[in-house]
Amino acid sequence: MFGLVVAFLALASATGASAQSALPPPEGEVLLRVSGRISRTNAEDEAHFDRAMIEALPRHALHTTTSVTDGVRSFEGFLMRDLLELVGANGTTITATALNDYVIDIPISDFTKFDVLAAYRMDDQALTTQDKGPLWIVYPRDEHRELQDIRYDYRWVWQLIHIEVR
Ligand SMILES: Nc1nc2c(c(=O)[nH]1)N[C@H]1C(S)=C(S)[C@@H](COP(=O)(O)O)O[C@H]1N2
Ligand SMILES: [Mo]
Repeated sequence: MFGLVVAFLALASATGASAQSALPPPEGEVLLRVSGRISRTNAEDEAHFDRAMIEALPRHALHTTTSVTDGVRSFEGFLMRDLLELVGANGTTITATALNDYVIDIPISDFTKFDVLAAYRMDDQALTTQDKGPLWIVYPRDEHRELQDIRYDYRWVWQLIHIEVR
């Protein structure tokens, strides 16, 4: 019985379901800050992520064309909904901000309806800040006709560095 409870708790924390516990603090350079309506934090009232923490999130891959590159590209990263679950997000919208001060609001429902990625690798190469990195929001646009639309193109934020949950 005790063993079962321990196994369940271990599983819950591995999937980010134990929303009460604190996030470990980042040890390396902070690549992504999440602020706003979140219940799990590690830097004042924000959640900060270094590369190791980002790469420890469940990995997801997708293949898609984009509006800014030629042909089908392979992307690897984490699902936006997994990040929001991990930080205990409680809102309806995120405001995403990029290194170049690009800012856009994205409805959180996009991330439950679609497997939207925050990608850190494209074609097996790490994305750098010279090349849309460290994180690029990537929609599975080839799989869903409705995503092949300028309204969604705006939401493909590259050089993503900050998410505010509203
Ligand atoms: N960081 C960042 N991401 C961005 C943008 C930007 O200027 N900066 N432009 C957005 C817009 S308006 C579109 S249509 C798509 C494609 O941008 P592009 O057509 O300017 O290459 O990326 C989106 N992501
Ligand atoms: Mo655009």
